[in-house]
Amino acid sequence: MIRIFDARQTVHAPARELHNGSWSDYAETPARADAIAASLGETSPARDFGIAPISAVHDGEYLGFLERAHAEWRAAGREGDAIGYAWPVVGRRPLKLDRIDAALGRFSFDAATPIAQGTWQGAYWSAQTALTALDDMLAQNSSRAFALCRPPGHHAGADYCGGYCYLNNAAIVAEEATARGDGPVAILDIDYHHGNGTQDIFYDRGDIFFASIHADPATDFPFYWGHADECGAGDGRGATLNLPLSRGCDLDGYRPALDTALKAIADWGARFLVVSFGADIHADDPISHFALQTGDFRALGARIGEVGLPSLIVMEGGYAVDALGANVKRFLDGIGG
Ligand code: OKP
Ligand code: ZN
Repeated sequence: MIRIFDARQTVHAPARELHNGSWSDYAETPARADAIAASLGETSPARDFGIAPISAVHDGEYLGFLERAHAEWRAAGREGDAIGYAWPVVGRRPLKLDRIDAALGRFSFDAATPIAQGTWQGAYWSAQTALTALDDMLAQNSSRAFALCRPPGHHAGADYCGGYCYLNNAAIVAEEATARGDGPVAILDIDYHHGNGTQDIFYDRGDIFFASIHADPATDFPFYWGHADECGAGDGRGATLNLPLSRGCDLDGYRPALDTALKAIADWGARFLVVSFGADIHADDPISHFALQTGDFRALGARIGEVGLPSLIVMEGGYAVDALGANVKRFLDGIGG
């Protein structure tokens, strides 16, 4: 299997996040990527496909903000990582304000996604990692590739960051595969958390299908997206499928949802699959509440592999660092190719 990992991603390393009312160490660490890379054996570095495939998904003003936010934060006399504290209430008029604190509110949806010195570089190479995996897959006519992306991407929308995510790697490769004529593309998001950014990006489009299995947003982050009645709008009506599950879900509880998602993807006529893969569905995950075991990851991978679509696996979350390497490896062994 094609396996892409780029060490330039690890320059993104925020120090801390606001967690349940106090500061805690940032959970989305460079050590996560190192643990996965160590379990994979040989990997290839990313190549630079430039900004165009990123701009095809993300808003230009947002990208400018992301690139400059940390420098502006420092220029405003602040220390450490840039983090917002004021957000425009939904429905407020879209003001374009210069002050860094106002921009942080405008271009993010939570207080857990700081912009550190290396954030732009890390997020840029994370997106290039996914694009390289896609390019190799298509060039080699290969049926599987794994993009070891970090930071993750599925919470990032066209013009916002949040949930440890800045650039939406899965959306970027889905759009690029579509542009190259390799669609129709379906995205299957099996991270513990709903992929709100990916959903938002494609919500009113009928040419890319989005299915997500995740913890019920009534109990879990990101709360405001991922409810079962969200199914797309306009041309995209019916091209979004949300399958929320209750906390405590194990393999037996998970399988029927996976069957439902894969059947919907096949019925829709997908020719290419992007898997937003989060290992935070594992029982030991420190910020999540499902109960899948390491051995279950092989079964999940195998079930997805059965649909027989060319599949690009993009890394999303997973914070039980000690279990991460084995969980990812089992999943990739299961999906095969
Ligand atoms: C990213 B991915 C507040 C912390 C906020 C953010 C979770 C982001 C998960 N207690 N948590 O989907 O794995
Ligand atoms: Zn997650």
